[in-house]
Amino acid sequence: MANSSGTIAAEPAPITLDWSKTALVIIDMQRDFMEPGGFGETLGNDVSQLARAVQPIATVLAAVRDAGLLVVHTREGHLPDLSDAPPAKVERGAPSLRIGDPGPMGRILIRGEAGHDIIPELYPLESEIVIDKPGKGAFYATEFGDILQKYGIENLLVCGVTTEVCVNTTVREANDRGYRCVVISDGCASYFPEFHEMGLKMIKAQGGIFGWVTDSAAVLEALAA
Ligand code: C5J
Repeated sequence: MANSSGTIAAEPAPITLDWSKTALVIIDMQRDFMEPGGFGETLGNDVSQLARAVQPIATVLAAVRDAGLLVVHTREGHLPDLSDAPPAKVERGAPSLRIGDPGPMGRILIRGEAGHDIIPELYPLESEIVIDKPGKGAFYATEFGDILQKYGIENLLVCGVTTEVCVNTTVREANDRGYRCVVISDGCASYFPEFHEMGLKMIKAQGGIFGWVTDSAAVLEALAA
């Protein structure tokens, strides 16, 4: 790790992070959300809206790997017997396919199926941590909190999909646990551009009530400084 800390241009204010206590957290960049035929599309969403986050995340991921920061990927999904899938989640709405139904990329949102996997552009290295989560937040019913503690992490650079659902839920959970969350705006995306905008605004409003918002260029600049 070249420099021990760096200052990221962010809103509502710049933030200085000790890189040795900072992890990159990439939320749910899975085929089930990103590609036609997956969970996101079964809900009626235009999955092409999420593609814009891939390149910014890939750039930050490469820089963070070079800098030696901890990298954590998350995946939303359920056990094949659906024992961790609440009926309220499985039964709601009128999707074209429900969680667990067979689809073109295997069973929808089920661990081990092709659709549940992370997209090739952002595929985790063997050395990186992958958290499987049944809910929207990365802390609920996972080992995420224990892992962050084990590595002495205090700051999270957060990106992924979708901005207002799993990114926001995880940031809120992390904020309550005392983590400084810096959300990478162009590394997040939503099926609804207006929810993306508002999701970011909610994080940085009121003096950064849930955290900070930056972009990929600012993270690269801080890492290189
Ligand atoms: C959703 C997620 N949108 N990863 N999950 O259901 O944001």
